[in-house]
Amino acid sequence: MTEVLEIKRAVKDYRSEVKPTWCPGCGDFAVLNALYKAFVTLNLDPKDVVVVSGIGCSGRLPEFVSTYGMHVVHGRALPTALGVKVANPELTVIAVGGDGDGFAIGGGHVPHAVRRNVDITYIVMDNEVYGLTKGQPSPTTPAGMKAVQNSSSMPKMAPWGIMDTPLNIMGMVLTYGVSFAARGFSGKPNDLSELYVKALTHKGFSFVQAMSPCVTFYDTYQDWKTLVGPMPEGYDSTDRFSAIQLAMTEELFHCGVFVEEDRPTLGDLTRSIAERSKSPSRLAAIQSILESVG
Ligand SMILES: Cc1ncc(C[n+]2csc(CCOP(=O)(O)OP(=O)(O)O)c2C)c(N)n1
Ligand code: SF4
Repeated sequence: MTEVLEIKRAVKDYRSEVKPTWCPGCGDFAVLNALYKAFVTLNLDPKDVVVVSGIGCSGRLPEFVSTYGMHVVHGRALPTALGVKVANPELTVIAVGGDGDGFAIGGGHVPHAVRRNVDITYIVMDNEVYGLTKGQPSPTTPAGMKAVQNSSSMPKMAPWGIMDTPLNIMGMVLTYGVSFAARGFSGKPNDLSELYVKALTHKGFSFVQAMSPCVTFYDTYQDWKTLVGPMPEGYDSTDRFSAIQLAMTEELFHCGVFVEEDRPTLGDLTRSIAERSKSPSRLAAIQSILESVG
């Protein structure tokens, strides 16, 4: 009998030849490295992985990964990723992007991706700002924040402070009914990587909010280091109401798995309909309808 040897992969097997173009110190480096590490942990074959992004600094991530990848139109990573998964359910499909890409222009896609529970992972690199377009406020920029634009070549975008109330994106996905949601911080890359492993192995739509500071236009790095904390002792990730309460707690960024729920995916449901439609009694019923109409 021929013995099949399992290939053990390392980070170098997932790193592409393209070097990241992010600013030195950008949180996105840790988000990327944590993803390489999660791929190693799961020993994924690069040919079976697709990473899809929209537009933004965060949207560049697929270029730095040696799996299949797509860098699509601003705000359209989710519908593209869903299409890829539906077309080939064998693939591991990951959508990535910024808070602006995902919750401003792309915000209308999130509830429907969650409802359909398609088995993909969505990583939102949340820096509470638009990085690529040089520091405009994003949907997650805190209200009253003034110092968003610090480029000498451009004026401050909101010199009197942001007037809009920020979106609580974790609270949103939890109330939409997401089947898996977690939060991590790029300052704790090993924890982030463990969350990715959980998200990638979850059966259904998984959401990871990766807090990833933009050191150039809105440097929250030091503040967030003191704000992040673990989930409360004895936290129950099957209790969605507690998860929502925790997400609304603004004094601390709790990091860990907020909610985890086992429910059928869109793939499970469509496969079961396909199976049922093949049963002899169904085929006989269809045959008799066809005969009755002539
Ligand atoms: C249809 C369209 N509108 C606007 C833009 C300009 N634009 C490019 S990236 C971006 C926002 C990026 O912010 P975010 O998604 O938070 O990502 P980051 O750069 O911070 O990682 C905007 C408004 C665009 N490329 N296409
Ligand atoms: S502008 Fe901000 S988000 Fe973009 S690469 Fe630089 S630090 Fe990162």
